Amino acid sequence: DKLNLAIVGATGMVGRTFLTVLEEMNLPLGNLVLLASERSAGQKVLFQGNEIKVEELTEGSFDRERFQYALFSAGGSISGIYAPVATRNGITVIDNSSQWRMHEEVPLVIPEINRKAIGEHLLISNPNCSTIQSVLPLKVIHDLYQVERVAYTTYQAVSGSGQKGVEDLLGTREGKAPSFYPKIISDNCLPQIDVFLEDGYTKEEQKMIEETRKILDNEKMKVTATCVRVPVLNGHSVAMNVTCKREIDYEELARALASAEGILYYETDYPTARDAAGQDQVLVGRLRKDESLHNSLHLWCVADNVRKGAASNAVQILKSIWEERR
Ligand code: 11C
Repeated sequence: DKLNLAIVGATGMVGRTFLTVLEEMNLPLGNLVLLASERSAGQKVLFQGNEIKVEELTEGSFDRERFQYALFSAGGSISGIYAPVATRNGITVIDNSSQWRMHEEVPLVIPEINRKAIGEHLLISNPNCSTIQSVLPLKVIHDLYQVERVAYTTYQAVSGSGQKGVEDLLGTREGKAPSFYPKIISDNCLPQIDVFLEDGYTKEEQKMIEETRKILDNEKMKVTATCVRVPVLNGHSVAMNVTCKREIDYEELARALASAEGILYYETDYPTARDAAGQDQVLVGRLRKDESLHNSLHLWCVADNVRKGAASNAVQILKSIWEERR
């Protein structure tokens, strides 16, 4: 019984990290088909000691005889076109793009929180990276004290933009002009991630707001966000200010965070983006009372945005499905 899998966007940063995580998780892989744009087709990628040739992505790529599962990380428009082709052919798709996340019939999944939402769906969305790491601790708080409002402030690494972001930071560090971001990212902080919307929020901020509500299945939760790009190569940080309906017992909450699946809780000291690199847990610290508001707290969390924020979360979804359906 083998898991036959395709990766769409195999040569991108998340695509390559899918391979690393798949190797680590030891899933019983059979066929592994790597798909990418015409530009990347023909490249050879090493997986478990074997060279695999990257194939060009076309409508004809989705043959259920070759693979029954596909991980997508090739951007929203590619997912918009090809995810429906795959599912029409009976292939289960886990999509890392924002294309399908807010569609009512598509589950938006963080396995530690809502793996049950997967059910028999053929298309499952992976949330935005900063959303995943924020909602994991938020869910623990919500279960105990019912969250009324959360305000996120993010400090997001350039790897969130893929290789283009990394190259821009490295280039501007050497004094070159920006090649991707709208302003110089080196030695700077840009309060803009993705495009601006009419209401003055950015799309990244809107994603955090909408996706938090959907994952926690709570349309009424008050959520707001300011998302900032910082000159960090990898690892997103988020400061969260949370107001609850019920009184917070800090010792109880610390114990709950310390025992929550997917979270590494720092009782003392604090985690940084560098501590999160290369692993799949969300590191949480600096829990403290917000004295300025009733039933309110502050929390800090960091995660490897390319792993738990993207590739690892998607592979964890795949693993859940495989264990349930085979
Ligand atoms: C960033 N969070 O750091 C973005 C990248 O919706 O999947 C991921 C965008 C998304 O730039």
